[in-house]
Amino acid sequence: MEKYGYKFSFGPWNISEGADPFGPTVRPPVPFEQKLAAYQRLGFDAVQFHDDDAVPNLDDKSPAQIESEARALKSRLDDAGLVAEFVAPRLWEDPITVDGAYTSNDPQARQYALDRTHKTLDIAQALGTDLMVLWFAREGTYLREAKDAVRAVDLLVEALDDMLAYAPGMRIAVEPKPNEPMDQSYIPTIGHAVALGLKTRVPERMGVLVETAHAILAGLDPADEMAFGLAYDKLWSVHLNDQNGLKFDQDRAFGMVNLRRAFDQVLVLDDYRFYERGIVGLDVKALRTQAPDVAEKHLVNSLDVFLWLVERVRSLDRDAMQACIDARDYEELDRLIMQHLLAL
Ligand code: XUL
Ligand code: MN
Repeated sequence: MEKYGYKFSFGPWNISEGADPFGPTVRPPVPFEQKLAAYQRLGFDAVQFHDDDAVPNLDDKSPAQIESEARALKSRLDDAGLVAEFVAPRLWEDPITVDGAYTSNDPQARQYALDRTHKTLDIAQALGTDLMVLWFAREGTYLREAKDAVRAVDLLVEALDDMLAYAPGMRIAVEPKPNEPMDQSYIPTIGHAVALGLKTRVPERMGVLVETAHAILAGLDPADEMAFGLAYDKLWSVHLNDQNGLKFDQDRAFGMVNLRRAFDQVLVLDDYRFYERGIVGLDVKALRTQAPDVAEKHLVNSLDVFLWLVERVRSLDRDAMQACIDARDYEELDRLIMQHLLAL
């Protein structure tokens, strides 16, 4: 299929065993080697990693061991014709980060978070990417009074300054999410993420990643979140998916819940030439009901919907659209978009 200059990525966690908070896994684990083979077969170019997707059990390994395992992985990626898009620290599973990582009230937890992030940065560099993504999973509160939210911002800036100094060749993209697992997260939107980056010592190496579902959970329009990032030249990655209302983070396949909302995301990305700025990342999960042999289709379906929508964006009659805008006839504009989306 024509890819219009776009490159695509997903993370190994997007081929999952289907566990949810109320039930166990429903599909057998897919070995990493098999996942790697799926990338090219499904038409993808790049891999997104959590640090321990790349180097399992890294807390128990020496820096030299981490480095050599990451280098070995890099040559497997080279052999498979793939690149690493980014690496993200998985900071939310160790018992020490139960009440937060960089913003925990416990100084030992904060130190663990920084040490672990240094390892993530080492892995990213060994994998040949200059991008680290930070999803602030447990930086927030279940109980509003339990932490000082002003100090939390200072702690995040201190942590970011430490990372920026530790790895001068690396860029950092913050992936905001308003809730889950926390009740209230400290950096809930792209506006917060951009502002946080500007408060660091090296704002030019601070950017953002917009995830569709996270924007919707914040009650915001994902296309406008992307637009805000683009306006600041800070949109360095995306996690396209879909979300049916204000529920748990569903990570549905892109465009499958709300096609018009998906179209609007592709419209802003394509109009502002995102294909020259970054890789189109997916963060999508197969439905829990699906058997292993079909539990990859959500990936290729998301990629295809994106490309079908690029075609719809590029074939849009911009003169007719502009005429509606000039006449302030938004009812006609509404109809024009729907007719075009439905190819009528
Ligand atoms: C969590 C989420 C994460 C990040 C990477 O909701 O989206 O998978 O994308 O840490
Ligand atoms: Mn994500």
